[in-house]
Amino acid sequence: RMNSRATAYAHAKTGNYSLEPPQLHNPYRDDPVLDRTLRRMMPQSEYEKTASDLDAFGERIVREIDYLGRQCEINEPELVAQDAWGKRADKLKVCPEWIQLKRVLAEEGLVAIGYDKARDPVYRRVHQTAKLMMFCPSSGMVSCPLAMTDGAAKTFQAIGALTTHPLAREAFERLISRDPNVSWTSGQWMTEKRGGSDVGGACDTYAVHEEGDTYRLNGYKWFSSAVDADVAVTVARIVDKDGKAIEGSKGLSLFLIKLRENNGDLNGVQMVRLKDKMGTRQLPTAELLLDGVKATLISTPGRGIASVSNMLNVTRLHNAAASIGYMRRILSLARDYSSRRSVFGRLQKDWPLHVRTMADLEVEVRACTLFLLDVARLVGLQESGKATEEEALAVRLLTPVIKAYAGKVCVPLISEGIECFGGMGYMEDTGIPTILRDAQVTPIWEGTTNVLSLDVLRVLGGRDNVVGAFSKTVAVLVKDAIKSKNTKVAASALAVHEATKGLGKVLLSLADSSLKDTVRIDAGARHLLIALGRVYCGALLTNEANNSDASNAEVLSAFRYCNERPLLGNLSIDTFSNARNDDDSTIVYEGFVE
Ligand code: UCC
Ligand code: FAD
Repeated sequence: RMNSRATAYAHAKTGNYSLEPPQLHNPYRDDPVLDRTLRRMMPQSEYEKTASDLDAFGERIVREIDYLGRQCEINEPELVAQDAWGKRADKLKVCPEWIQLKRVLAEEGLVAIGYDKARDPVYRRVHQTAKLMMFCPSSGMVSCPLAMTDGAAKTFQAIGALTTHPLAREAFERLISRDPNVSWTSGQWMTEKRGGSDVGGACDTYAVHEEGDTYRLNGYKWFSSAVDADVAVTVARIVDKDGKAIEGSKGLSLFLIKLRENNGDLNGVQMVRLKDKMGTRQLPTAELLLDGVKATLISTPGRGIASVSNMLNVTRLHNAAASIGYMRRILSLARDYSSRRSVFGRLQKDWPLHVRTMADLEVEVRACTLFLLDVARLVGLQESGKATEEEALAVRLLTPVIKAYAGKVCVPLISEGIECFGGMGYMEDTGIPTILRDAQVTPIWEGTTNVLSLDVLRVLGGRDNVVGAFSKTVAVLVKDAIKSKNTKVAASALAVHEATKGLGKVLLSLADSSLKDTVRIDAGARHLLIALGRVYCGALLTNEANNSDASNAEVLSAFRYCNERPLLGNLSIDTFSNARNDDDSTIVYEGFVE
């Protein structure tokens, strides 16, 4: 006779034990910093509006949206480029859940909130950004068209296209609409085969004038995401009557394209193939042939890059919200799992080594969340027309910093988060690996880390005293904390203060003309960007920790972030030295044969 333990396997193939999966909690209530930060940041009435919307949205994510997003991962888009008989079909198939999520995008006002005339511009952007962060990991990558839609709307507004171009006006109203039957989404086609970083060097799309502001575009776009959009914004070179065009970025102008004619036919766009991507597989990203596409010139000729930068700055904020949303999601699931998963006879949460692992991640995610909400506040301030000169400079500087910083920290952090689930974190049918694969795109698209580091140099090298503005903003954030009786808070403020001074010194040395032949500033641009990000995060954490109602976790997080690793990393004038650059080459290319 078999004993009772053995009988458990006698009639069932899998035994009588099954693992408990992690539970998705309401991402608003479950986030340890989100609600508190919004409450401190906003006037009461704005806070109440925001909190009740985010709470309800969090419920909807758990109840409905997360499932829809998962279906988009399972049922990938497909392209039928040609029919069996060789005729162009250009038929994109997306799953019904993708379409449903685009309706959710409109209904939930994920773009509209940012343009709500009834709201204070400062807080509507904060509200919207918090919502983006919650949405992204459940959005089935609808977050991508969402970002581009917001970016296009902002661009039309910023370059004054609403009054001069009826199509831009119509598109704007639809892009920001809450009515899913009216709303449109936008694409953003900048990257060509020659490259996506150096848009001016790579663009091989030409615009032939037809009449008024209408042109015909011919070219090949190499990465075009969310190709089921209604409109797209793109760059092209205007060809003069002799067939010549200006090279480089000065020859680029910005165009608006309506993808389909009123009868549903594509407007000269051929979908050549869908990209076979490592992640974001829910998202249809296509190579497109533009064959006489009818397009509206919406920028001043030659101002294509400067004009589209409005779009990039918006999508970069969305990108940061995505990086942080993914980090928060993996941690939220890991935290839940730690109270369910038993290892060596104890729950994970009772093993200090496991909790230590999660604490390190938690401190970073808190830092990033504060950074994101603060940049959103600054963007809102700028849109309200109430930003001081310093605040306007801070937005321009901190937008590439937050995009690059959050993108850079999120991939290893999510990888560690996946390890919290052991082998289960590696199993596709848990839905967990998707988070890592999708997050890996955030440091790449919308400007790679290095390209954004160079953008930071562009800002620092401009006429304005950006360094002064940054230092002053940081000083204001920590000025009270430095006098705190709480030694941890005071030590954090001091670390931020010292790091800001150190940063100033390095930048001053770089400006010293006698050193100009011994350094290359671009070589150390990434170190500089990360240092700026860390100092700013340290200042925000410290400022929060100095609130009279600050929790112990807030104080500890600020202390650890500011004091356990140097805020400036190993940044020094040596970071930029030619001698080090030569050494880099010696190390990297040892043994390399071309
Ligand atoms: O990757 C893409 C993905 C789409 C999906 C989006 C989803 C996001 C969130 C999803 C969440 C899940 S779309 C493609 C993205 N492509 C890029 O990001 C391009 C990366 N490359 C750069 O950013 C480069 O820095 C360039 C292309 C901007 C460099 O161009 P130039 O021509 O060499 O730059 P210049 O000559 O320095 O700048 C031209 C003008 C200058 O103004 P003026 O002429 O007045 O002096 C610059 O100051 O543009 C201005 N400018 C800017 N202004 C350049 N960048 C900016 C900026 N960021 N903000 C304001
Ligand atoms: P490269 O420019 O070749 O960069 C390669 C490496 O070189 C990077 O590490 C970069 O940091 C480094 N590098 C480049 N220049 C310098 C420098 N001067 N100094 C130091 N290092 C440097 N584009 C669109 O326009 N629309 C879209 O909808 C779109 N969707 C996308 C979707 C996905 C999933 C992906 C992966 C990309 C998409 N892109 C899109 C393209 C994307 O924007 C580009 O891939 C990105 O901007 C990088 O350009 P690249 O691929 O040419 O890389």
